[in-house]
Amino acid sequence: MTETAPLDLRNRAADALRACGTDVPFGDDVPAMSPIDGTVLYTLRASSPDEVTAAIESARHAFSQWRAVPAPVRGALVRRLGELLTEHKRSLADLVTIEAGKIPSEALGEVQEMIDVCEFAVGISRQLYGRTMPSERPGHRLMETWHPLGVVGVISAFNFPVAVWAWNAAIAFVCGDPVVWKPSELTPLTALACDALVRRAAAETGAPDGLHSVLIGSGPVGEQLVDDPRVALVSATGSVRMGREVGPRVAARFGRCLLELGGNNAAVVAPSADLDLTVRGVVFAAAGTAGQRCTTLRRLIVHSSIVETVVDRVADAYRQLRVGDPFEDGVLVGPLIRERSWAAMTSALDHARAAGGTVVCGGERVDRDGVYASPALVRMPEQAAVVREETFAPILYVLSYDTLDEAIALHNDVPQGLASAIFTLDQREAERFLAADGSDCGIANVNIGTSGAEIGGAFGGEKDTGGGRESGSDSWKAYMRRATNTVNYSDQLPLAQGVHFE
Ligand code: UN1
Repeated sequence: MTETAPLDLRNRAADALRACGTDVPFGDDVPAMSPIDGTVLYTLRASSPDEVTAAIESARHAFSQWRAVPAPVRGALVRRLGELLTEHKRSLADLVTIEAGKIPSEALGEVQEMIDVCEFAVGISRQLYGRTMPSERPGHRLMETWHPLGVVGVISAFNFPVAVWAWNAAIAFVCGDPVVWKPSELTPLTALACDALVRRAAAETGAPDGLHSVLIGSGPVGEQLVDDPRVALVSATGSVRMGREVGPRVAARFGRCLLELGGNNAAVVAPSADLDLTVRGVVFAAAGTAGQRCTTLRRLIVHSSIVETVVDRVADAYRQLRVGDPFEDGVLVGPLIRERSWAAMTSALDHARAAGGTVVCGGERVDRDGVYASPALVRMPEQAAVVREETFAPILYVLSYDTLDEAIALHNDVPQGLASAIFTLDQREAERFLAADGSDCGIANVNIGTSGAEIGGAFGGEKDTGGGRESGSDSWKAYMRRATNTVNYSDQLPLAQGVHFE
């Protein structure tokens, strides 16, 4: 395959949008740009404040109908959406590559993640279980029922422009909630394509109008969504800085918040680790998606007896990584999303050097249109301030340790708590890492990297990562409200706790 020219990109995007039946709101506000070469594909119109209000009002209206539709019937919408996503997988993946710069395999994987979560949500639509508890009173039943919550506002980031939306939307729909989505202003086209498919699925399955809408724009549009009391749950993915703004604002109006913020993910490599497997796991987790996943591996904590070997082997693998146009065969590392990312990367590397670090390989700008950088591998004498920060670029810092306690202490000594891993063949070490006094992250893995989670588990993390859980397991509970019901089927009225009132 040859390198993509600007015109090819625009045609390819146009084909994909057309295939998905997308109605693009052309205008002058938001440039839809491809990081592949930095060209602006289209310029879109931002949603006006009135349009934001109208979208939320339509969602409110849809809620009054949708909440009364039985959950397994709601599942039919999501089943159809999953089919449409499957049918348009290639077009959606093209848009992900064009707008987010992911290599096609990862872009297809992202669309697959949407399909998977639709399948999961359809199953969940028949499993919105409440508990029954034994009542302390004779002739009484105590139980809980889960009801739809209300309008869900989804704010998503450029790096997973559609999968993270689907985690929220598919589950919200089966839970009886409409969705108003503000995608990253860096990836509006991909969002509009998904919206077109949801609308089609809704029309075909008789779901109400207004169940889903997309808002185009940046900060102010998001703020309006965050502050609107009609939005029952705000599910936001992005930086810690964004989360610090969103969290208190939603809390101030007693809304519900689900935050999925930054990570500073580490892997411990123990002396018994299978190094062939470890190196493969590390390279995918650290350099994949050009280091722009929230689960990207950013710190490698290696036992001092093997640190030289591990660094040599990872550096060898890094030197073979092809960086370039993601549509080109053999390329594994695509572009950074924007110039600002390169500035952050060089600044972090400067700070690392100033703190005594050595750049073993990478960290160089590739001379071509767009922002391309070779993934950097950096030896650090200690966990300096720069290592404790998340830099959204491909930098892997290597630290060494002597005892597992020391490794775990280093591992946990960062503000973020998303994903973590240990590479070891020693069961005691593996179990210790997963135990209460081991990794403090929401995701803790053994013998696989930190990124690439399946949708079946709950996804999210602790500390500055925000505490939210999305996607699998019982994450659906965040999208519903719980009612506790006590039913008296006797002809007596005993009071709880033995209280007498007569
Ligand atoms: C993100 O980067 O915001 O585990 C989500 C992973 C993906 C999701 C990442 N399934 O890497």
